[in-house]
Amino acid sequence: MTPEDASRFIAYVLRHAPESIGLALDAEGWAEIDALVIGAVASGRALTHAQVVQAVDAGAKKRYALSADGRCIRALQGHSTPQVRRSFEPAEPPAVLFHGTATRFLASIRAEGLRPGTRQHVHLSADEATAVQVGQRHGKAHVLRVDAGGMQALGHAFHRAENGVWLTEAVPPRFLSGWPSSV
Ligand code: HQG
Repeated sequence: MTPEDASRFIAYVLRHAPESIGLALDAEGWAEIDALVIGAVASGRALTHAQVVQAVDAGAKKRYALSADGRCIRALQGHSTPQVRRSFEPAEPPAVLFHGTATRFLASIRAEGLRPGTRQHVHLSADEATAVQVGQRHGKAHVLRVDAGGMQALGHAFHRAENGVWLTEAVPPRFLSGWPSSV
């Protein structure tokens, strides 16, 4: 596998489908690297221990962390698998956070607010450039502003994953702004 394929495969397994290779994660998302490699190879993927360790350092996204003893790996955020319920500390967000999405989702988001979908949290960023990149994954990107300060004042909890991604359960429509005139 190329390093990018390996990282994608690891993301899929550690966030969404550990059972697809017979892997068990603990509630904080940790898997033994040896078990991950054995499961991957048994399911026909040529993944090596070195590629897993490489994936932790590769790329700007910092999707994963290694345990202190180097034996385990976890995804830092983005889980949908019910095996994982990471316990994030509450954190004080900046007054404004950003969410990048695709223009075709805007009407629905305006009506319902931001929902986590299959993931456990809505993902937000402190900078607009990151939000543009996240939105482009889905189509023509549009960046919404989230009144994180206002939400927090009303009791909505925020968390900051170790890689800088901001998380919250959902964002009601009244805390969103930056709509194009067409929506
Ligand atoms: C949209 C990547 C209709 C939401 C990124 C998004 C991120 C709604 C899509 C991380 C909606 C879900 C997460 C509503 C939300 N109606 N659409 N009410 N509420 N949506 O991929 O935030 O590369 O689950 O706007 O960098 O795009 O995986 O979430 O467009 O940090 O490491 O529903 O994934 O990181 O899409 O991305 P996703 P996301 P990785």
